Amino acid sequence: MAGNRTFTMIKPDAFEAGNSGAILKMIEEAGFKIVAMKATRLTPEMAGKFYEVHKERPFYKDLCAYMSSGPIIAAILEKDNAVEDFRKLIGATNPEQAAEGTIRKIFAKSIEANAVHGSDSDENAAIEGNFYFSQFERVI
Ligand code: IDP
Repeated sequence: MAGNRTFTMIKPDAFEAGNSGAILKMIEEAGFKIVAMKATRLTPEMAGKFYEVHKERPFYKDLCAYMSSGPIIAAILEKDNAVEDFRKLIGATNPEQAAEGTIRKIFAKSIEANAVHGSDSDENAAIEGNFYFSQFERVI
């Protein structure tokens, strides 16, 4: 059975553009409950660790620099079928290929600066949530 939590970040481009509130509104209106949230900033080392699975990809270095270039919002979200439903809400990685009405279609600037992160599996949702939040910083 699919899990009921996923993990998201509002990335530096969307935070800097002042789109965090509008994005959180879309997330809540889609039925997700925010069960942990913080504004923070990654160091390049932390971004490198978070995106370690991509370390062989050509865009890894730029991605780590971009993700540590400004503040972000990290959050754990709750909903039935959370991972899959949230991936649908955010749309494709490349905003040019994202469906109309998705968060990336509306707010992303490029394939790299694509406004939001969404976990791609229940396992990664748990790992990523634990990367940012202790058990005392989340609704249990
Ligand atoms: P996802 O975020 O849609 O799951 P991934 O393939 O896991 O996409 O890539 C992680 C992040 O790396 C993307 O959200 C985007 O910020 C960046 N990225 C992915 N592909 C490219 C690329 O071809 N060029 C530059 N950045 C990319």
